[in-house]
Amino acid sequence: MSNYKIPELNYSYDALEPHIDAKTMEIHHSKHHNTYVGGLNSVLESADSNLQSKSLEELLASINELPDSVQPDINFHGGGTDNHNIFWTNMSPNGGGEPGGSLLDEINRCFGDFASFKEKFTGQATKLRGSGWNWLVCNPKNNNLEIQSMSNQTSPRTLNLVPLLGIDVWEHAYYLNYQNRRPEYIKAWWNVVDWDNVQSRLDKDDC
Ligand code: MN3
Repeated sequence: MSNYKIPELNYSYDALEPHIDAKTMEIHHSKHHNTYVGGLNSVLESADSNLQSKSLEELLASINELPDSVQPDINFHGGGTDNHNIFWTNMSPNGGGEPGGSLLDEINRCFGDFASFKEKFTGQATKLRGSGWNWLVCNPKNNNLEIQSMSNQTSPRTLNLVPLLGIDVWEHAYYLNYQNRRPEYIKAWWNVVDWDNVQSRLDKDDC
């Protein structure tokens, strides 16, 4: 029996203001994320027990081997569940600034320097068409960091990439406060990025 739940946040809904407003955080977490979690529970309820026993990460990594009857829903709702789990922890009221340590070393190695990385990431997040996410990922095949835009709720894990830092650029992530001004939202989001969390994801996966 699968019983995924939205996570508790490590901060209050208004903690990321003025960069991300409380109302957007509340609706995004308690309504939007909750809908993906509910959709995932629903599709797993009717799925084979061998799928129910897999972790969400395992389901996403093996998305292409899943039966057609559940594959699209696990891609969408499972991806939406996992992506938002990462998104909340990628942000902190004490965030912003620049990374250090091995994360900065890897960014410098793969993108030249932090400013070049930030410019490239911002550009891709801005240009992403329609709804989706822009990610900093690690590619375990070559141990390089890459920037990947993903449509809708498709998870980087479905491409066997390790998600490190993601920005949700669905309109529900910013429209209440920024309306159509996605570039302003992206600029503000950098002020709440929790680089310690990104570093811990890099360390954990030893990528
Ligand atoms: Mn969202």
